[in-house]
Amino acid sequence: MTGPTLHIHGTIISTYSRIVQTVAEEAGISWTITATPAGSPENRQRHPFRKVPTVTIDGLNLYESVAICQYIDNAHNDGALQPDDPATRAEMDRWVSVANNYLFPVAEHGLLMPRLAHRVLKTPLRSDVIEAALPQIAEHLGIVCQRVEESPYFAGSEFSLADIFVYCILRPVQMTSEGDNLIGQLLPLRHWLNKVGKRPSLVATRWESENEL
Ligand SMILES: N[C@@H](CCC(=O)N[C@@H](CS)C(=O)NCC(=O)O)C(=O)O
Repeated sequence: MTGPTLHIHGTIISTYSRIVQTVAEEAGISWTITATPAGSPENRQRHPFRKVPTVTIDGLNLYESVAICQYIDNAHNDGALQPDDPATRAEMDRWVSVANNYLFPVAEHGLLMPRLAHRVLKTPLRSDVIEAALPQIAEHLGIVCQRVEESPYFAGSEFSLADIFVYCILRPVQMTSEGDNLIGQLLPLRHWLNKVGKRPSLVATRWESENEL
């Protein structure tokens, strides 16, 4: 890889760190990641809303994944992950927003965090929280599945930032038994996840736990 290096600060196993890493891979930019918990004093300096990741690139300190991804793609990838046509761009923006505002919060708080807390912190599994979230997660997956039935990628015929956001959010869902069961009933979505997951940028950013599956 040539050009600048992207320095990422964030949790190592993190959906949004992976999104940023994937865009860097697509752009042919090398990246490093420094483990930085969201609530740490250092992160408070880097991100006033205490989220991860934050990055440094080209002498810029950036936070918020959409801004980071668009910067990398615009500055170092000729905007190849963002359609030029305004209507197609709006379609991409719509799905990035859907991923960030609806898919991620429900999956994160209703399924992934309860499973992670149980596995890592050994706290009792909050099955009640998971059970309560599953109908909405199922509804979200159904909507997303409709889109991949009508179009090869979220913005249309070409792979874009929207596919990276949706894939990196849905892949951890698929790695849970509940999510795998739901996605198993939605074959077009399962095929889309298989297809997109083979892309070199997404293979390069797989979590270790995924490689072990
Ligand atoms: N809007 C933020 C969301 C980032 C986000 O939610 N990151 C998660 C980790 S994947 C996080 O910081 N979680 C810690 C917390 O919410 O306290 C972005 O796009 O970068």
